Amino acid sequence: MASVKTTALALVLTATATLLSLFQISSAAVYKVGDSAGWTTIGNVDYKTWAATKTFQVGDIIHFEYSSQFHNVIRVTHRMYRACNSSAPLATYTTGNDSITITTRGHHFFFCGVPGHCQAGQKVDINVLRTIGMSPTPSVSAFPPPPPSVPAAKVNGSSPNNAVSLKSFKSLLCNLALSIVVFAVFVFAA
Ligand SMILES: *[C@@H]1O[C@H](CO)[C@@H](O)[C@H](O)[C@H]1NC(C)=O
Ligand SMILES: *[C@@H]1O[C@H](CO)[C@@H](O)[C@H](O)[C@H]1NC(C)=O
Ligand SMILES: *[C@@H]1O[C@H](CO)[C@@H](O)[C@H](O)[C@H]1NC(C)=O
Ligand SMILES: [Cu+2]
Repeated sequence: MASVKTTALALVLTATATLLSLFQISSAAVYKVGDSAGWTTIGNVDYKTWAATKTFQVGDIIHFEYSSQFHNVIRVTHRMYRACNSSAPLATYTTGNDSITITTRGHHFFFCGVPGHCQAGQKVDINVLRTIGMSPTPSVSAFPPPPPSVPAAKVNGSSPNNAVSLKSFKSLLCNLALSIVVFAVFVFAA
C-alpha cells in the first residue's frame, strides 16, 4: 500500500516540476529599452518612466539597441549610477544589439559610458521586485491609465500587457502546483 502512495507522490511531483519548468521558459519577457526610440540621447527619452511601466522579473531579457558608433552600455553600482561615474563598470556592452538576461532580483543600473550621455539622461534602473507570485500593483497606480479609446498606441513594441498576463497566469499555476504538492504530502502522510 505504501509503495502505491510513493509512486503516486513521485508522479505528482514530477508532473508539477515539469509544469513549473515549462512555465519558467515561456514566461521570460524581452524588454527593448526605450521601446521604438531605443537607447539614445535624442528626443529626451525618459528611461525612468519607461522602466516604471514595466514589471521586471528574474529571467527577463533587457535589450539595448543603439548605434555602436555613438553609444554603449555599462552596468554600474548604485553609487556610480547616481554620480554618472563610468570609471569602473561592472560590465560593458558595445555591440549596439545587446541582450542582457536578468538573473537576480533587486536593482540593475545601466548607463551609456560615452562622456555626457549619462548626464543627459541616458541611464536606466531595471528593478526586479522581490515579491514573487504576487500581482503587480504598485507601479500601475503611479501612472494614469491611457484613454481606452486608443488601445492600439500601446500594442506595438514589447507588448508589456501580454507579459503581465502571462506572469499572472504563471503565479496562478505556481499556487496551483504548490497546492497539489501540499495535498500530495498530506495524503502521503495520512
Ligand atoms: C510598430 O512599430 C514599427 C516601428 O517601430 C512600425 O514600422 C510598425 O508599422 C508598427 N506596427 C504596428 C502594428 O503599429
Ligand atoms: C568614480 O568611481 C571610482 C571607483 O569607485 C572612484 O575611485 C572615483 O573617485 C569616482 N570618481 C568620482 C568623480 O566620483
Ligand atoms: C539583434 O540580434 C538578434 C539576435 O540576437 C537578431 O535576431 C536581430 O536581428 C538583431 N537586430 C539588429 C537590429 O541587428
Ligand atoms: Cu550614449
